[in-house]
Amino acid sequence: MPEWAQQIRKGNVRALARAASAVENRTPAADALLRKLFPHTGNALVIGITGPPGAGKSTLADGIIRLLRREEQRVGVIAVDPTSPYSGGAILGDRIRMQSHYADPGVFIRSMATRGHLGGLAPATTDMALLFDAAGMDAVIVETVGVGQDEVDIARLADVTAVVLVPGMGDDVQAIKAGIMEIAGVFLINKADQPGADRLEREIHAMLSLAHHDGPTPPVVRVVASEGGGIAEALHAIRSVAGDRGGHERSEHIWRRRLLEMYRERLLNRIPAAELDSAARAVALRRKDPYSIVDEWLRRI
Ligand SMILES: Nc1nc2c(ncn2[C@@H]2O[C@H](COP(=O)(O)OP(=O)(O)OP(=O)(O)O)[C@@H](O)[C@H]2O)c(=O)[nH]1
Ligand SMILES: [Mg+2]
Repeated sequence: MPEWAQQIRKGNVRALARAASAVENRTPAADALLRKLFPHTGNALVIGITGPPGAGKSTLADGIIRLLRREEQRVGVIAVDPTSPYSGGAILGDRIRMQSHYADPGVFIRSMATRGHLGGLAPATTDMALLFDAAGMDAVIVETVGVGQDEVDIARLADVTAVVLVPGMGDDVQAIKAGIMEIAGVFLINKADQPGADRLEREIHAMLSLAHHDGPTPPVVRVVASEGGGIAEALHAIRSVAGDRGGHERSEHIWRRRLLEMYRERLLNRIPAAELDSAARAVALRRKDPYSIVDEWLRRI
C-alpha cells in the first residue's frame, strides 16, 4: 500500500490506472489507498463542465486541456456516465475528440460509466478527483450531462462548474434552470456560431437577474469550441470565479456535503442488494412495516 501510494504520487501512470479502477469499483483497497493519499490532496483545481447532451462539453474540455498543457499543467479528466459507447477506459467519441491527448503523459482520461451505486455517483466521482489530485494533477475536469440529481451533486463538488448551453434550446433553458442555477459558476454559450446566441444570452441574463444566488453573478462567455474560439476567455472566467470563491469557507461547505454523502454511501453499502429486495417485497405485501426494517438496519451498525 505505501509503495502503491508513492508510485501514484510520483506520477506512475500504471499505478494510477490501477487505482482508478479500484476507486471506480469501490474496493476496500481503494479506501485504504485514499486514506493514505488524502493528506496530499487539495492542490488541483476541480472544474465541472455540465450541460445538455451534445452541447459541446467534450470539445470544450479538449480546448481547455490544450491551454492547460501549454502551461505545462497536468490534467485529469473524468467523463461521467457518457452517452457514447464505452470501451477500455475511454469513451469512443471522446477518444477521437481528445485523441491528441491520449499519447500525452500529462493528461489522464477516465470515464465513470457505472450507474447503480446505491450511494449515488457523486462519492465515486469525488474519490476519483481526489485520486487525480494526489497524483499531482493541477486541474481535474469533470464532464457530466446535466440532467439528473447525480449530475447536480457532482457539479456541486467541483470548485467551479461551467454550465454549457447552446442557442436554439428554447424551453430547455427553463427546464434545466432549477438545479443549474445553484451550481453554475460560469455560463458558457457554446456554438455561438449558430443563430440565436444573442437571444440565449439575453435569456441567461434575464434568468440571472431574477434568481437568487449568493456570491457574484456568474459570468457569461461565448464560445465556439469546435474552432477554439473563446476558450481562453472561458478558462479565464473559470479561474477568476474559482479564485473569488476560494478560501476555507467554500472548502468547508463542500466538505459538509461530501462527509454526509460518504456517510450515506457507507451506510447504504452495508445493505446487500438481495436483502433490500426481500425487504421491499415484505413491505409491499404488508408482511412487515418499513419502520421496523429501517430500525433493524440501524441497530445492526
Ligand atoms: N457548430 C458548432 N458545433 C460544435 C461546437 N462545439 C462542438 N460542436 C459539435 O457538437 C457535437 C457534440 O460535441 P461534443 O463535444 O461531443 O458534445 P458533448 O456535450 O460532450 O456531448 P455528450 O458528451 O454526448 O453529451 C460535435 O459534433 C461537435 O463537433 C461549436 O462551437 N459549434
Ligand atoms: Mg461528451
